[in-house]
Amino acid sequence: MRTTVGIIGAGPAGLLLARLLHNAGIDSVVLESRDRSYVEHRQRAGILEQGTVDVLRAAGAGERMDREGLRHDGVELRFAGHRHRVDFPGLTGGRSVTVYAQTEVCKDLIALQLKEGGPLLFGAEALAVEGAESERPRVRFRHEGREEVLECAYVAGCDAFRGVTRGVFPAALSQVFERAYPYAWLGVLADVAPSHDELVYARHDRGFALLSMRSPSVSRLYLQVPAGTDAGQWSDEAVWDELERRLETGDAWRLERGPITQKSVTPMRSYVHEPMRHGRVFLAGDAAHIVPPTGAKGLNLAVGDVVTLARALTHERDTGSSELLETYSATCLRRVWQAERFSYDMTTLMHRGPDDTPFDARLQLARLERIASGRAAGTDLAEAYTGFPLDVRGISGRFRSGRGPVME
Ligand code: RFL
Ligand code: PHB
Repeated sequence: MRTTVGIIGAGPAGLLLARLLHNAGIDSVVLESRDRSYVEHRQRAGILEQGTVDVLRAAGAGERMDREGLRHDGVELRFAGHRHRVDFPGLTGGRSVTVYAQTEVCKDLIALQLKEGGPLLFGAEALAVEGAESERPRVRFRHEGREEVLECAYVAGCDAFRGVTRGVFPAALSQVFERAYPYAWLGVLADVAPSHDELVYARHDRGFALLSMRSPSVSRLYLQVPAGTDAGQWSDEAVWDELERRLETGDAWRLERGPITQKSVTPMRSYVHEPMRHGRVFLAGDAAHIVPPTGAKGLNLAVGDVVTLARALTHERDTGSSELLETYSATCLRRVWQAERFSYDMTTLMHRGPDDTPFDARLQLARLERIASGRAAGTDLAEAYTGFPLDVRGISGRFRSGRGPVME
């Protein structure tokens, strides 16, 4: 099998890259090890930055998002019995975020790819990437019991943290920056209307809690738990009791309970692999970087990467210049490190570490007070949460050559 761009992984990074390349008239093949239903139902992100919304719309993948997505103009921070709303448009000059689940983004992109795009093979597991520095890198993969080879001009590793693409980077080239956290998130999905119309991030002496949503009738909620917790240890009643304690307010606000339909534990980690390119092989999304979910940045970073990559590949095709491919890693990493910084700040602001002292707790409250009372700290949070603007020029039709995504 042969193609121009071999894409490994059909998460948001791989699927959107395939769509952007299709719009630019560049052919690709997507290999995904899992089946379609698994990819479409894996519960993950819920928040799309303004730039991500703009990209999906411009790529022709925003129709259902525009109908069903919920625009949010702020989030609430809860601490020490206080409720503080961060007003996004007011602090950022008009930006906001959209609640539209990653499951739905993937469903929309898969439907478009199967209808209009190049091959998307489910149950196709990449085994190895070879020849990164040659003219024709190859992906060896297994599909329907047979081992096959995909010959490419370029390979995009969109196969997340446990994928195989990073393996092609020589040890002498790779640099890894990481941090593990001593806590995890227990996430539940519940058939009950959200108890607040915006997301609530709560810092509590018992640990962090987050109230989010999937639709006007489905809530998504998270509790900080110790790393290594088994979701089965938590009964539904214990989850609701603990959420109620941590989300408590000094007023009449009440948490509505309902049937819990799903429960899982997510570990928390920060991770960056540098560089994101080796020869003709490129990493994008969680294959190159992980953030703890407190800043809601993972999916949005994946979108930034593939916009940069699609533009660079198009520029090469149109002008013969590999300049943007050569700067791909540096361009992406600037944005990545801003998201790493913000996600780390939000995580350490809201969670209680097992070794935290009363001094640490007081510092957290002082940082929260500053966000609540001073415009500078609130603006910093609002700008980072709504995301730095992405340059969407050229995405709707054929990409014209241009610069990568811009950061202010
Ligand atoms: P994905 O989505 O993991 O997709 C990678 C795909 O690659 C496939 N794969 C392979 N295929 C073929 N051969 C192989 N050898 C392969 N190895 C792997 C996998 O099956 C999979 O389908 O990575 P991608 O595309 O980079 O997308 C990244 C996002 O999924 C991730 O960053 C976000 O979900 C993170 N995240 C959030 N991001 C946000 O922007 N906003 C949020 O609100 C948000 N909330 C979250 C989150 C992640 C969470 N968890 C579960 C980690 C909340 C949670 C709880
Ligand atoms: C979610 O809705 O799943 C969600 C929202 C905000 C986050 C993380 C996850 O920071």
